[in-house]
Parts: sequence; C-alpha cells; structure tokens
Amino acid sequence: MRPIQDAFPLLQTPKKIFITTHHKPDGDALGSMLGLALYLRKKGHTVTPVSPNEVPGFLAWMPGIDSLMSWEAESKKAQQALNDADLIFCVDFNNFSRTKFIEQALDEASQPKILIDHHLVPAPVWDYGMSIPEKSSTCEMVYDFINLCNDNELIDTEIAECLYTGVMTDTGSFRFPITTATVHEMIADLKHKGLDHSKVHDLVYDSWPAMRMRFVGYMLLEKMELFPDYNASLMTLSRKEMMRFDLQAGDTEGIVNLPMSIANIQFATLILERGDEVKFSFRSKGNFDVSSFAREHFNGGGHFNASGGSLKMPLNEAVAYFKEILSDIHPS
Ligand SMILES: [Mn+2]
Repeated sequence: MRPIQDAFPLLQTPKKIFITTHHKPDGDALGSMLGLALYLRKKGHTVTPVSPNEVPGFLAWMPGIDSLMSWEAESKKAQQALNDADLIFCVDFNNFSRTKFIEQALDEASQPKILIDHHLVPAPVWDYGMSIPEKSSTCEMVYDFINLCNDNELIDTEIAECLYTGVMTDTGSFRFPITTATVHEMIADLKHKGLDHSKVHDLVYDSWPAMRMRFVGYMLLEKMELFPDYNASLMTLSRKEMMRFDLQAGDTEGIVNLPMSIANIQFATLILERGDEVKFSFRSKGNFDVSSFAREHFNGGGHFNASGGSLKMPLNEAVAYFKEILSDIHPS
C-alpha cells in the first residue's frame, strides 16, 4: 500500500467517489464516512457514501446521512454507484469481509482503492492509504487527512459533528488510554470551529428508548457472570431476549463495556446469538491483547483492547467453548 499522499494527484480534478465502511456501522464508521464525504464534496467531488446495512437509530441525526445508501436495502443502485465511481475510499475497516454484503463487489472493483483505518493487521488489497493502529479513531485520521490536504479551514460545524462523534464513541468519551494529547488538540480545534459537543453527546448517549434502559438493567442484574480469578466477565444474549426487549440495530452497542466499571474487571465478553452463528465482543484494559485472542480462537480480530469474532455454533456451546479457553489464560 502506497502512502495516501501518493493518491493526492487523483484528487486534483473533480471525481466520482464511492465511500464505504464496515457492516453494522458504529459512530466512528459513520462519522468518518460522512465527515469525509462532506469534505470531499466541498472540494468539488461527487460522493456516494454507502453503508453495508441500515444505520442504528441513535446515529440517524448525523449530518449528510440523507445522501447515505444502504447496500442491503438498495443493492442495485449502490452497485451502480460503485461501477460509476472513479475512486473508492474505505474507512474504519481493513478487510473486505468486514463489509459483508459489499465484499464481493469490492473484490471485483478495479478502481484505485484508498484506505483510512486504525485496526490491526490490514489486508494487502488497498492501493493507497493510512493504516495507524495507534490512532484513537478513524475520525481522527480523517481530520489528519484533511489537514494533510491543507484544508483545515474547510472543516465546518457539520464535518466537526461527524468527526467528534467517532472520536467520542471510539475513546469511550475520551477516557481510554488511546486518547492522546493530539486527540484533545483536535477537539479544541473543532470547538474553535463552532462544534457543540454537548449536543452531540446528548444525541448519541442520552436519546435511548425507555426499553433500552430496562434492557441494560436486565443484562446487569440477570445476565452478568463474573470470574474474579480471571478478572473477567461474561454476558450472553439470545435471539429470544433480543425480541423481548425489541432491540434494534445498535442497541447492544456499548453493553460489553459495562462490566469494565467494576473494580478489578479487566476483560469483558459479550456473546450474541445471531442467525445460525454467535458473535463475540471482547474488551480489555491494560496489556491483555484481545485482538490476537479473537484472531486465535474466535475467527475475528480488531484492536488491542477491543475486538470481536464469530463462530457457527449454538449459544450454549459458545459459552462452554469460551469458558474452556478462559481457563487457559490469565489476562491480568
Ligand atoms: Mn473505529
């Protein structure tokens, strides 16, 4: 992969640009995609942002979301946009398989592909890009990209809201160790440009349906298992429970983090039943690398302290399998 600066000549004239991100997009995925789209439009490009599937309700307010297409819902139109594009940007993922429905189309696309991402171990499929696992978020990297293009003054309040959303959600509201001084300097710059950070925080975190709050209570009271010897916790969620609480896309976001607020818990796992497979989410504090853990045992990957995976097996077997592996490690 060549440095992203080598792609700058391609952006000198107006281009048709297709941007996409990972399946089940979160705040950083949508923030980086929409923030980049708004910026590239200001530079005269025609930009189509495409999400693999629907956007979770708590992110439906984001600037630029009206122009967003869902590949799952409008695959023909989205495929056409991809065919028509001169350039492809991929943000917040580093393996085509993470786009699920778009994987094959990206594989077959012959246009130059540009990556902006902070996950570990990128696949060797991009022509140009930035892959920096030390970065807090892809939104921080989109900010860096705009600055590399010498366009800091083009960042308006809409772009600032998009980028702030991703940095805020990926850093756990600026508390994870990856929150560097540079991150705070970036946010200060966004504030100078008119960002209303409280508004963004309210829209993302304080706009839950009442049922979702009850769901969190249920998970903590009924479903949280602690393993003090391993400084670990486990929560599981079946399809039946998801229906009981009428959970929508994105409603399980952040649940895995909750046990990390308990003293001495440094490793948290959430197992979700989905279709004929189970999804694993892992979070850790300190030097336990859940990215390798997910890669080795759970067909997944991600970041050093936040990762995920999936296996084709029933939920009860997944729980037994996880406990077996847990007994072989000691995270702290
Ligand atoms: Mn991210």
